[in-house]
Formats: sequence, structure tokens, C-alpha cells
Amino acid sequence: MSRTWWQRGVIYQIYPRSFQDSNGDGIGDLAGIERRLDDVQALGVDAIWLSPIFPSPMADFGYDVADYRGIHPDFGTLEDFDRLLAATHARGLKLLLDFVPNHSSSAHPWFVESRASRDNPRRDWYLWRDAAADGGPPNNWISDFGGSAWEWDATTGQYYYHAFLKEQPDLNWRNPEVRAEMIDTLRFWLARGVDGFRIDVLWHIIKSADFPDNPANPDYRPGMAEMFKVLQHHSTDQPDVHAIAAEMRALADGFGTTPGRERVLIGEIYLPVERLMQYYGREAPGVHLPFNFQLIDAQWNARVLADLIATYEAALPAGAWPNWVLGNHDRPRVAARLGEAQARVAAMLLLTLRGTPTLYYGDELGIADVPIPPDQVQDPRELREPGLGLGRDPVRTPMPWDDTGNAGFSTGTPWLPLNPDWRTRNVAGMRQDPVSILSLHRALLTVRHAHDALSIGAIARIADDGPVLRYERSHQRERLQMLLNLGDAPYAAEAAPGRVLLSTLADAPRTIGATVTLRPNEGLIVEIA
Ligand code: TEU
Ligand code: CA
Repeated sequence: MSRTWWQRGVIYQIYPRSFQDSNGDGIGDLAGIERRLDDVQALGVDAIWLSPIFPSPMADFGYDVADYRGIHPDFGTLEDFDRLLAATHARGLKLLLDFVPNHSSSAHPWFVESRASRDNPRRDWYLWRDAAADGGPPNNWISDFGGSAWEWDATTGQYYYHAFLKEQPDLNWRNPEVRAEMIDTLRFWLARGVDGFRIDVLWHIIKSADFPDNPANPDYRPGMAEMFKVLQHHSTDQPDVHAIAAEMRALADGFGTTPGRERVLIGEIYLPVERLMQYYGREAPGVHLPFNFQLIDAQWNARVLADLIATYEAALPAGAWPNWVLGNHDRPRVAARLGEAQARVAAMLLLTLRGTPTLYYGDELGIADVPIPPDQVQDPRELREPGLGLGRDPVRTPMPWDDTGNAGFSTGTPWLPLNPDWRTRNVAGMRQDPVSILSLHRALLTVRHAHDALSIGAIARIADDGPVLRYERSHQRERLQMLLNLGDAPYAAEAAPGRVLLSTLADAPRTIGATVTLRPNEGLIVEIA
């Protein structure tokens, strides 16, 4: 069966603030990204997803949108955007935007109107409720960033709901005007030519209509983020969300009828697998790809991963396409979680599993989480609940391009510090080194593109053998076998004999027999004889 670009391709997440600065203000921008398209193409990915680039007070670094149809001046102009989109397409790459429908910025003109008076026409665009009998918040819902999710507004004497910061009031998606306006926003960008969207906190956008208290979380322990005190039983994952996803899907599919110009919707959803699967659609198709974040949290053990992969594959509804993620702008980096040696094996896993991979910028360099001096912390999540290790600045630091000033990222002072090892850990240097983790990523992407078995083939024989995770991918007559040593000791693994296409380590054997001794942290791609 032929497949679409988003099924065959690899998505690359760019955090625009941190990719390439073009004007010396220390903040990455659209013109900078355009300048780096050759590097993106040389890496071998197929699509770019940009974290939010819209006008915003930046209380949550762009996830607080003040105008859904514009570009933040820090990043450029609509003309810069159109130029970037054309340049991306000219290289055969796709461009995805980040759509933030659950909440706007409190500086959005809609919210400014909504909070002006109880009878303002936009009052019902947000979620306003009276105080409880004791004057406190309407219910016990807690913001993901700590504290009550309700903010008192003295002007009109009601509380408004914010699942994240108080600067991010939740929109009322049960209001048909809100819904029509937001769908029209998608239409605006699709008509401009964008290839799809990553949809922020999709599972949040509809809440239980009568706002009952959430149940207490029996597993809550001190030291955990405050949001975990209650289970988000009534505040997220409500049945009515699926009709909204279906409406977005119908719009996207309507734009994507030309082969090669299909549009893709990716839902950001943090839910257990059974719940996640619902987002592929119930009565009608939902998003094309509900993000699968399991590899980020999984215990890194062959048995656990084999089970997880097999369970996920088995849970997919008919026709649903899988996807895998190792890192993003919210979570500790893969090299920090596993160490660089095992991060190489993880890269082989990500790029050889069945399903669309999303690669987070900088992970191809094996960057670890960057320590941020206390006086340079910027993430509101860290500032609101300090010391719990929740801060996301360490995974959002500037891309190190070379060993010139500020790693070639900016001629000015970067908005966050660089990785301390940038003089050696940078694109230009690692590109010259055939055994660098960057060269490994390029080789993996080359092999993936050269073998339909890897991009669109079936997966089978998912198994663990001691510390080794093993599976096969096949398409027509092509059969490939992956052998991944998740441990740091050598291990003699059972294998199907064949020709080695790639090892995560240098000096790999050319062929293997019915057993192969994998070196510590070694992964192999083998073409079965
Ligand atoms: O993240 C949603 C989300 O679930 C986060 O709260 C996540 O749990 C946390 O960041 C993990 O450390 C999305 C965006 O990706 C995030 O950057 C935004 O802050 C958030 O939505 C609000 O828009
Ligand atoms: Ca700039």
C-alpha cells in the first residue's frame, strides 16, 4: 500500500527561540530557521514542527497566544513566515505549526473583553463561575503549574478557569462562536499552505459541563508537583472532545486531497494507551497521530519495552498509524535520562520502530539537560514550584552550530545559556566525526529512507533476550532485524543471520550468524539473509 508523507516521514521539532538567531537579539527567529534549512535537510528529516510563533506576552513562551493569526515580532513577520514556508516546500520538506486551542493569553483581546463585564458579548468565550459558598474557588481543580486553577477577578466578582498559568485562561469550547472562530483559524493557516498542526493539550479542551470536584489522588506524595494532588477526572478527557477533533480532521482532510499535499493533525495527549487510542476517532476520524509519549517515561529495560511496543501495536484501531517520541520541550532530554551511549541505541529504536518518529532538536547531538544558574531561570513552571526538578529551561537551550562565538547561534547574548560542552558538542564539529551521535542520526535516517521495510513495513517478532530488545520490520521481500543492547555489558544474543546495515558503534561486523555478541550499548540493523 502506498503511504502519505507523514506516515513515511520523520518529524523534527524546532523550538524557534533556540534554533538560530538572525539579528543578534539572542532569540531565535524565522529568518534564522530559514538559514538553517540546508542543515535540517542534511540531517535527513522530512517535516519541521515549530513550537508556537504567534504574538504572545511569553508568560509560557508562546503557549499563551494573543493573536492566533499573526507572528510574534521576536520571530519575524507574516512575510517572513511565508518565505520560510516557501523555502521549506522548495526543499521538499513540510512545515507544521503548533495550535494552542485550549487557552489563549490573558492579553488576547477576547479575554480583555470577556473580563470587562458580565454582560460583555465575549463573556461566555471563557469559563467564568461564581465563588463557592465560602468565597473560595468553585471547585478543587489544580493548575498544572501549581495552585488553584481558578483566578478571582475582582472587577466582575467571578472566578475564571485556567488549566495552566493565570495568564492562560481556558477558552470555552462549548460556545459555538469560539469553536467556529478556532476552526477558522486552522483554515487561515491551511489556506496559507501549512502542512498540519501539533495540537496543544487536545485532551484538555472540553471539561465536564458542571465542574464537579476532582477525586483526590491516592498516590500523591510530598515532593510531587501540586497538580498531582487530584486526578484530572472531570477536567480532561471528556467525551465531547472527540467531535471537536473530528471537525478539525474533516477540515484538514478537505485541504489535503492532492497526493503529496496531505495535511496532518497531531494531538498532544498525555493519557494511558487505552484512552489515547480514542483520539484516533470514535464515530468519526479524530487526529491522524495522537502523540505516543511512552518511550519518555518507560523503564529502559528490554522486557518492559518489548511489552510496551507489542501492547501499543495491539491496541491500535484498524487503519490507525503509530508514532513514537523520545523527547520534547517539556521533558528531560533522552541523553540526560539514559546517558549518551544508550541515547544512541534509543535513536536507533526511535528511527526503526513502526510509526512516525518525532525527533527533538538537539537530541541528534546528544545534548544533556543544561544546568541553568538560579538567576537565569525563565520557565514559569520552575519559578512557581521551585526545586522539584520541573523546570523546562534545561531542555530548551540554544542549538550549538559550531565553535565560534555563542556556538554560531547568535551574535548577541543567547536568551538561555548554551550547553557547557558546546565547543566540542556542535553540529559543524560532529558532522566531521563519522562516529558522532549526529553522524549516527544521519546514517539512521539514510537507512530508514532507503528501506521501505523501516518506513512503512510491518513489525513482528518483538521480543526480549536478556538486555537485548529485538524486532523485525518487513515490506514485500525485504526483511530487517533490529538487535538493541539496552545494557552496558556485552551480550551474546540469538539472531537471524544476515548482513549488518548499521551499528550504533564503529567497526561493526559485516555479517552475523545465528548468534551475535553485541557490545555494550550496541544496536544493529541487520538485513536478514
Ligand atoms: O504541555 C502540556 C502538558 O501536559 C505539560 O503540562 C506537561 O505536563 C509539562 O510541561 C511536563 O513538564 C503543553 C505544552 O507542551 C507546554 O509547553 C505548555 O506549557 C502547556 O501545554 C500549556 O500550553
Ligand atoms: Ca532574533
